[in-house]
Amino acid sequence: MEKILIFIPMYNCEKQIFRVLGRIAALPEEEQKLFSQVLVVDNRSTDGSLKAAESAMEQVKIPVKLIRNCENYSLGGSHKVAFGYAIENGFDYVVVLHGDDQGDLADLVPYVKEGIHRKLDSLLGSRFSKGSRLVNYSRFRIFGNKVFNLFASLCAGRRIYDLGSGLNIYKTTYLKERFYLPFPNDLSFNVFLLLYGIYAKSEFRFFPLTWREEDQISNARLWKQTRRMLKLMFTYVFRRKKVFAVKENEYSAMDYRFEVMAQKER
Ligand SMILES: Nc1nc2c(ncn2[C@@H]2O[C@H](COP(=O)(O)OP(=O)(O)OP(=O)(O)O)[C@@H](O)[C@H]2O)c(=O)[nH]1
Ligand SMILES: [Mg+2]
Repeated sequence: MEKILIFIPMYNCEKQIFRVLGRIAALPEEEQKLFSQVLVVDNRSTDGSLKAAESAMEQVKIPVKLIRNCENYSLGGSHKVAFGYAIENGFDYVVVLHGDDQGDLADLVPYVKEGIHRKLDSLLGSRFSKGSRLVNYSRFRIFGNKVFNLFASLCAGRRIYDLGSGLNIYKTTYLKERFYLPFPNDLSFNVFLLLYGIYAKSEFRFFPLTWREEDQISNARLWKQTRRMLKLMFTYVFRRKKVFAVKENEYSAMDYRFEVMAQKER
């Protein structure tokens, strides 16, 4: 039987993590059991996230492990921790589900049931596809994102519906060379991952999501994000060979160590 890991990155999600795990627990038991384990990766939250996660994990019907990064590695570094864990522990796939309760694992379940993920290296959630639903997103934000996506599509030569949502699934055999280790650890990690997927001619597609913004704290700053995005696209168009040829740098040299904080068996 295939083994799928659900990786939940968590940083200051004390209000949301209960709901995130609650949504998993609310799935019918046979749907929960499509997945083998939940791995909550706490990125050194400064609020009560760890406690909240620990008390919420009891309700889930599959094993849950709660780990804490030895340092704050940001969101990209947390991906590196989880991808490494999936590779080393014999998982066939790893789902990324953000811990701040903007998405819902239930959106991915039909695709996993159908086995769509098996035909792909990655299946990526999209907030801006036909069938996507956005709750509490301003028109301005939607428009801005669509412009980004269009621009990125033109640069990458392939239609990009979302530069990085918080619900995706990756095949471990695709990740096992750990090509992602030199990518930056910050929020641009996801864009690197996507652009690499295009560069390396990997098989991927998008699926529509419901995505909400309620009590989450958005870290996306428009101008900062625009500048960063333009820089990344410039890099992709003019320097991608060079950038993706880098195998070792300060990011790949880091340890990405973690400690196990709590564990719930079946
Ligand atoms: N910002 C941030 N998020 C982290 C970090 N480590 C883990 N996360 C988690 O990563 C997920 C995404 O973070 P967000 O700040 O919402 O970033 P985003 O979803 O790209 O941006 P928004 O559009 O503002 O929602 C959340 O579940 C965070 O809890 C970190 O160091 N910084
Ligand atoms: Mg978010």
